[in-house]
Amino acid sequence: MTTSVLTCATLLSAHPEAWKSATVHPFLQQCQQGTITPEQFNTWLVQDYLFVLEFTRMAARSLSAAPPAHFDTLLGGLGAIKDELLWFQAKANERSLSLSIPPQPICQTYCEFMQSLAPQPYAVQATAFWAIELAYNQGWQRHSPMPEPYTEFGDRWGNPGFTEYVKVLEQQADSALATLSEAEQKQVEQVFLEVARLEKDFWQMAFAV
Ligand code: HMH
Repeated sequence: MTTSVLTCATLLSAHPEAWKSATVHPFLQQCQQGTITPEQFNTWLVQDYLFVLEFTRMAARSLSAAPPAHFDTLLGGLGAIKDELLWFQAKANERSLSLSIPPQPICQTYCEFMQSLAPQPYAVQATAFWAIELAYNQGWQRHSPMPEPYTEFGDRWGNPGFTEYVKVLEQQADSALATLSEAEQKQVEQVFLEVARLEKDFWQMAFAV
C-alpha cells in the first residue's frame, strides 16, 4: 500500500479479489439455491459453533485492550455472541447434531490464528475483529434472501442492525489504526489478508465431507 493512512476502507479497496473470495462462495450460493445437502450445511453449522467459541475469547481479549470509548460497542458485541452461542446450541439440537466433536483442520487453523493475535496491539485485534464480522455480514447479505430453512441464518448476519454494528467496529478500528507505525500497518494488512483467506477456506470445509 502506498498511502500512509491505513483504514478499513483502504484495506478493502486494495484487495478486492481476496475479499470477494471471502464473501462469495458456492456454499452460500448453494444455500440460496436450496441445493446444499443437509450434511454439508450441518458440517458448516457445527464447525462454525466451534469457531464462535474461540471468537468469544478473541472478543474478550479485544475488550480488555480497548479504550473505554469502545467498551459500549464491544460489550454489545459480547452480548450478541452470548445469544449466538445459545442459538447455535438450539439449531444443533433441532438437527440432532453433537457439538462435542473435534474441529476440522481449517477450523483449528482459524482458531489458532485468532489466538495468535493475543499479544498484538489493540489496532490489529480491532481490525481483525471488524474483518471477521464484515465477512459474515457481507457474505450472507450478498446471498440474500435465503430460502427456508436457511432464512434465519441469512438474517442473523445480514440484518440491518448487524450492518450498523459492523460500521461502528470499522470506525473504532480506524481510530486505532491511526496510531500505528508504518511497520505495524504492514502487519495489519497481512492479518486482513489472512482473515480473507481463512474465511474462504472455512466455506470450503463443508464440501470436504
Ligand atoms: C467463520 N467467520 C466465521 N464464522 C462466524 N460466525 C463469523 C465470521 C461471524 O461471527
